[in-house]
Amino acid sequence: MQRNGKKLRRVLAGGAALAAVAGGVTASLSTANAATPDTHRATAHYGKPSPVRPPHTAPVSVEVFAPERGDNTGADGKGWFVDMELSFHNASLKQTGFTGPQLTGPAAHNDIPPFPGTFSPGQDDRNPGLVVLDSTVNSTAPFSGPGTNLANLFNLTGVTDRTPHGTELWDTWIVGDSIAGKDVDSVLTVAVVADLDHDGVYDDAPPVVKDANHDGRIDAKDLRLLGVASNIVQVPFHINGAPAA
Ligand SMILES: [Ca+2]
Ligand SMILES: [Ca+2]
Ligand SMILES: [Ca+2]
Repeated sequence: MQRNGKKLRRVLAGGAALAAVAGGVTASLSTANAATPDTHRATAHYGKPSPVRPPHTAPVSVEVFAPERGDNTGADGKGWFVDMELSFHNASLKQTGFTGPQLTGPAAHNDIPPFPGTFSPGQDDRNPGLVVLDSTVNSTAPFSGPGTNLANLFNLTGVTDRTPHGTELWDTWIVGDSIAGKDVDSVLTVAVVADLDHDGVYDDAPPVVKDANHDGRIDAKDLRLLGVASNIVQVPFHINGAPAA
């Protein structure tokens, strides 16, 4: 229940931010409260419900709200979401690597006020410890196949909780093109990279993850060899190729 409540709260936060930028309109909480939390958990393809919130056994906890395991996402290979929460335990905002909120995207949306942030494949300028991989990403420039760190394609990044015990960031991406294919089974992999240079800040995600164990695939095993500060979330899902209309 907490998970679904958080997910709903997450959608409201994103909607409010976009509304504020678009015209200073305040989101109506009365309308929002009328919404019904999504209790659907797809099981058709993979037979298991989405995992619950991970235990705090690592310095950072990653929780992915979307896609859920087995989801059949998007239309024409795009318009699907990657939405997540990063909880840094016993870490200040500075230690998370966070450099500022961003509301960004392609072309005219790239790196402009009021929340500038760059937009391209590679290490995120705002959340520089994050690695996001997708197993079916193409190898056409500027992409480098499944090892491409997709974190700098995220559109909406902000600080959602700061306490003496830690810091929480939320991060959302609406996938604007069929970069990971259409009508294809895919696997999303997400983690926060360890403080590899030991400067006390989680800001060491690479632009491209290498096939460190030389097994011909880029996946969680390679991230473990690279070094991670968090759990590694892997979400198998399907990208829908049918057009929207
Ligand atoms: Ca960025
Ligand atoms: Ca560092
Ligand atoms: Ca590998």
